Amino acid sequence: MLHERYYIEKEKQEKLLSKKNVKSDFYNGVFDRYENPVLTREHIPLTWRYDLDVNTNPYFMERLGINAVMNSGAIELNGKYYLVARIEGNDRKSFFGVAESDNGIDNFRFWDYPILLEDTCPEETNVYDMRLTKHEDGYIYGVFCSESKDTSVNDLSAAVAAAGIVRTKDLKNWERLPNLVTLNSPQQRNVVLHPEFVDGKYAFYTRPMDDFIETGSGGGIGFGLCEDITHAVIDEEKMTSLRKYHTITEAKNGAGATPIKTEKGWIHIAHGVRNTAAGLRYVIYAFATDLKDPSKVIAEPSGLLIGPRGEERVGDVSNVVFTNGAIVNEKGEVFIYYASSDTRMHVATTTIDKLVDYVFHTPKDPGRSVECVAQRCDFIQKNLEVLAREK
Ligand code: BGC
Ligand code: BMA
Repeated sequence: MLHERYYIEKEKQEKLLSKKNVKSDFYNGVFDRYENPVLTREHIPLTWRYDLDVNTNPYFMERLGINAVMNSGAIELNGKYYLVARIEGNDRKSFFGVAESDNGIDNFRFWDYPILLEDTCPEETNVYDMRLTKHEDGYIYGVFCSESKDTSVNDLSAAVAAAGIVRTKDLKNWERLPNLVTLNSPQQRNVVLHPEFVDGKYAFYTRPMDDFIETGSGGGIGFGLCEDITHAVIDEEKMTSLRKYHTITEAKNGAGATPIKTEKGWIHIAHGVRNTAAGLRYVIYAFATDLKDPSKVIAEPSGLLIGPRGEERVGDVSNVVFTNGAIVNEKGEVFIYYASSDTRMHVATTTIDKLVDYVFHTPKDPGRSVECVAQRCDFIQKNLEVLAREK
């Protein structure tokens, strides 16, 4: 016999999981937002949280609680939409779990078990933010942040971030490869594997940084090649999208979703960070790189693509939107999965055509208020002429 509360919680959860998601009334012509998040901690199976045995859990208590579900890698396989979510326990340790949906906007359900990674790094304390890449070599790669305690300094909070690498063909059996080594950057976070070989080599977007939080001399999103993915070493990183003073990327930026190939270039959906009196503010931005040289930026629309709005602003780490996964289906529809405030997952939908139009036809950031006003005045003048012609 199960505790009576089990049936109540199960029914509540089933109602949430089977709830239809609809577009919200948000409009900007670029993408659509939805009424409900696609994953929250309430989506986590009860079997992961409650001991269902009445003898050992007479009060039906949550024994192993879940704090948040966020930053998810995304992939389409055999017509289904999969998120490899970052799940954070009440114990602050993150891990990965696969959630599956038929349409990519609702009814995401976690598989029975989370992903148990091979324990290859004894010093690794935490893992998070996996990017999934369907590589032309036939494997699906997952690149994530592997965080360890920094024992070289006398500071309890000091940590080291590196890029962990796993690969799979079915999201069920995962082979762990050695962590990425970048000879010129002591730490790495937000590393993404490019889906195609470049000059016959594996290509990674990196985020060189001198320290765990501060990028220091790291000028932006890096790019490096390596011969052997089973012992990935990058000796040289060149820069792609740069951090810039008084923009959304001033403090840091990092690759997000695996780049999307279009006729006009690779489209990147990344994050930019600036510092504020209330802490770091994370937003999502987009840019394009050259089809032949994916490290070369060819289009840089001004400002942010997605910024936190309404309830998205509030959570464990407020004022944050973060993406590390997007799916393009065969109809050319794009599903951008983003987390808000390190707490829950959302989806924003658009199309390849709209994304290309956005990236290539949004004006560039002129860099200074006075020039931004001049840019806007030209824009208004043109519009007033359009309106006058319509009269
Ligand atoms: C947290 C991440 C965060 C990083 C840098 C890690 O310990 O788990 O969510 O991005 O620190 O602040
Ligand atoms: C980072 C990321 C994310 C997180 C963000 C805000 O550096 O890697 O894990 O969403 O900070 O806390």
